[in-house]
Amino acid sequence: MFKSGYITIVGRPNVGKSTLLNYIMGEKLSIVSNKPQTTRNNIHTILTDEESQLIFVDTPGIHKPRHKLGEYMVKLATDSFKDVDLIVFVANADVEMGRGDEYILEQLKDINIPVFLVINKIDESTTERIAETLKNYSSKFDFKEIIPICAFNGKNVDVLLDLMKKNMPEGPKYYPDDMLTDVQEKFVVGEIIREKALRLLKEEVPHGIAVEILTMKQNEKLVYKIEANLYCEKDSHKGIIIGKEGTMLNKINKHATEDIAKLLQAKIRLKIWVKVKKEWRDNPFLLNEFGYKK
Ligand SMILES: Nc1nc2c(ncn2[C@@H]2O[C@H](COP(=O)(O)OP(=O)(O)OP(=O)(O)O)[C@@H](O)[C@H]2O)c(=O)[nH]1
Ligand SMILES: [Mg+2]
Repeated sequence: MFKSGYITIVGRPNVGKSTLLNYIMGEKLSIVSNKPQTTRNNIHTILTDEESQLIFVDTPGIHKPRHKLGEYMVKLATDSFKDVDLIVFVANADVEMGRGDEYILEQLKDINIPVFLVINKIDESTTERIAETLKNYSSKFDFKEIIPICAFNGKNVDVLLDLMKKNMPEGPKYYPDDMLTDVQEKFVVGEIIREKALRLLKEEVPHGIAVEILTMKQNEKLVYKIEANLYCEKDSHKGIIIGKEGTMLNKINKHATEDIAKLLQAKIRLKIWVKVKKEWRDNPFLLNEFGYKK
């Protein structure tokens, strides 16, 4: 009997949802940073073996939105609760349960879909803290399974995967064997550039960044020529992103080029232009332009 189904990964920002999915896939398809609100779209990844096909939905962290982009992200995440076969709620072993968690769990109460509790980052916690966190969460919700993991090094992720498969209904193979994601390469390339900006820049600058891929083509020597616009919200941010004599932008470019080369298995020539679009995160037209589409 072949089993298949959709599994949505939800939780507050920064708990390690994308890290977990990348570990499961053995490939970096979703970007990761130490700043909250890294993921902005629902990203589907597909794990197929002889007996099953699991389709994962990586979602933006659920938070109190402060602009239209945030509203869009939270709506995507909460919409993902519907029409899935399993919900995996991820929490940080070392962080107190907060309003954000309670908000998510309240929403899950009305839905008749099994929910797993995954306690992540156990490498940074103690046995007592993990037990405490586990007790606090399970007093608020009747989880079908509770699994402490480390998404970083994969500890217990095999156990989690087995339990996920067990909870899948009988179903068809929705996607071909070799398909890992339904997002386009162009999207992943834009995300890699955004990830490097998120990692290298500080404070509010990186959260106001959007990346638009203008061209992406391979020439006869199999070199990928990629041109991108990197948008930010203020002139002062533009200066910070470019850096003294272009040092910051060069760094972003260098790190992005390395990752894109790995992804596309090719030589990369990347050009990035920095542009200002004031308050794009509250502008419905620009949100749409940058791919944050309802
Ligand atoms: N120590 C430790 N750090 C982890 C673990 N899993 C993830 N992290 C780190 O936690 C940070 C956030 O990880 P992400 O995977 O981007 O978190 P996310 O839940 O997808 O965040 P959003 O997309 O913003 O909602 C990164 O710096 C990761 O390296 C873990 O098991 N242990
Ligand atoms: Mg993420």
